[in-house]
This record gives sequence, C-alpha cells and structure tokens, in this order.
Amino acid sequence: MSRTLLAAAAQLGPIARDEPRASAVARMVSLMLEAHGHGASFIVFPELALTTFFPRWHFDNPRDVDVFFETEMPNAATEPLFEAARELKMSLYLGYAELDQRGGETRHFNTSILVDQTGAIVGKYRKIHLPGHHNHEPWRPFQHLEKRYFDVGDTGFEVFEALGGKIGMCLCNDRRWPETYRVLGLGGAELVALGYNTPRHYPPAPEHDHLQDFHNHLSMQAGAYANGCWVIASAKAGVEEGCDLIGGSCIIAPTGELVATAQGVGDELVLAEVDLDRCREIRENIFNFDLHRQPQFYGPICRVA
Ligand code: CDT
Repeated sequence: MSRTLLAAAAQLGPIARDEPRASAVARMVSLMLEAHGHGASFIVFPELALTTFFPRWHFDNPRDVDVFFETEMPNAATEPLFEAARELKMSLYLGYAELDQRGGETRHFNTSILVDQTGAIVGKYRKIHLPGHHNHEPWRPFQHLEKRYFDVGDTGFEVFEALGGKIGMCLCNDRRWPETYRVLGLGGAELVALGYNTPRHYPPAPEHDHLQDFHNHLSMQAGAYANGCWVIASAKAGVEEGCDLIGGSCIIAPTGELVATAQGVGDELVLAEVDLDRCREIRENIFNFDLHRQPQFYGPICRVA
C-alpha cells in the first residue's frame, strides 16, 4: 500500500501583538482550504502560531504573560482549526503556548500537538531546548525570554502513529540539536514536523546574522539525512513588531535534499509529495542503526552532569 501523501508547510507572516487569535486562526483555516485544494492531507503550522512571538518582551507581571497562553485545547478560538481538520479530512501540527494547571500546579509550556483527520489530538510535545535567557537584558534590541516564560518540556521526544507512519515533533531551537532527531530516529520517526520563530538578528553573536538561513537549513537537512526521515518545517516569518523573523519554511527528504522551500516571508504554502517508504533508502543503508551504530562509545553525549 502506498504511503505517499501530499504535505504542506504553512508558513505564517507576522502576527501583531494586538491581532486576535480569531484572525490568526482564520488565516490558518484559509491555508488549510488552499492546501486541501491541492490535495494535501497534512499541514504543519509554526511554533506559537496563535499569537505574536511574545518572549521578545519582558513582562514583570505574570498576568501580562498568561494572556498569550491557552488553558485548554481545543478552545473557542481554535475550534475552527479542528472543524476544518474534520471537514477536509486533514491532519495538522500546531504550535501554541500551553498553561497547564492540572494537579494544583501551574506550568507553562511551549507546546505542539498533532491532530488527526477526525479532529482528535493524537500527540503532544512540549519544547525541551528552550533558548534565550531568564532575566531582562536591556542592552538587547529585543528580548528572548523563553527560559523565563516556559518550563522545560516533560514529554520527551515521543513518536506517534499517524498518517500511516511514525511521526515525531519538535519546536524551533530543538531543530538545531542532533540529539532531537537521533532520539526521534531511534523511536522510528519517519517524519519530523516542527515550527519555528527565528529572529535574523542574534544579539550575542551578530556576526552570524548573515548565516541564519544557512544554519536553519543546515541543521534540518543534517537531521533528516543522518536519521533517514522527512522534515517538514514551518516558520513564522517577516517583520513582526519590529523584529525580522527568517522564512525558509521547507520540506526535506530523507536524503537531506530540500524538495520545496518558501519563496517569501508572508502566509505561504510549501507543498511536496512525501513518500514515507523513502526513509528506507537511508535507514537500510548508510544509516542502518542496527548494523552500524556503536553506542558503546556514545556515553558522554547522554551523561547528566
Ligand atoms: N523560538 C526559538 O527557539 N528561536 C531560536 C532563536 C535563537 S536563540 C535566541 C532558534 O533557535 O531559532
């Protein structure tokens, strides 16, 4: 049986600080309709896709931060995405800020979910590699306070049965870490979906600003190739509240080749045929884990200091 599907990375242009969730969701539903018109059955939205990228601001009052978080999913604002999934028989990946108050404890996560074509949530991932800093650093032109506003994810890198295959998820900074893909690869992931918000300017090392697009694709192409999996990556792009976010949303084959890339930095669909059986080209050959890995020498990379 064919395991080929048409997949879409749904890049979003900027979301203003005062843009209601309903507006962002309407933009996403419109991209779902367009993707469905092309025959797509899976669509990947960016990290924190419902709001502006709020970690760029320092807030003293936790209440000012919590307005960017969802306390349940789906909720009134996001229900149209789930309805569209059901009506169009499409699966989706969605990134959002999650406020978890179960068990009397309050925790904040940078989260992604996998929703199947019946509108059911079949997978959840909470971001593990949180970049940036904890405290206000006024010397920066904008903040990157993910370490302040989010807890380190507690889900691990799980692999989910969906789309007729094995699907892994991660979020933004995770995509730069080889460990992300290798743990997902060891779990059998055939496709890794991810969303990102990446400022072009990196205040601690501005000499690398011109390399942002290169590093974006370099890390994902390497992760795809070394683990023989597809990568579908969706950016929030463009100048958002004065901060320039890179685009470059893309679909990468298990060979590491970019098979489709966004042209601009606005709302845009990136489409490609994804044959999950192509993972075998790599996983049964150069990166056949059972035949060629030498984990007895890999201890240092997972030693907890
Ligand atoms: N959202 C996110 O993780 N962004 C980071 C920005 C660089 S670190 C300040 C990234 O790795 O793309």
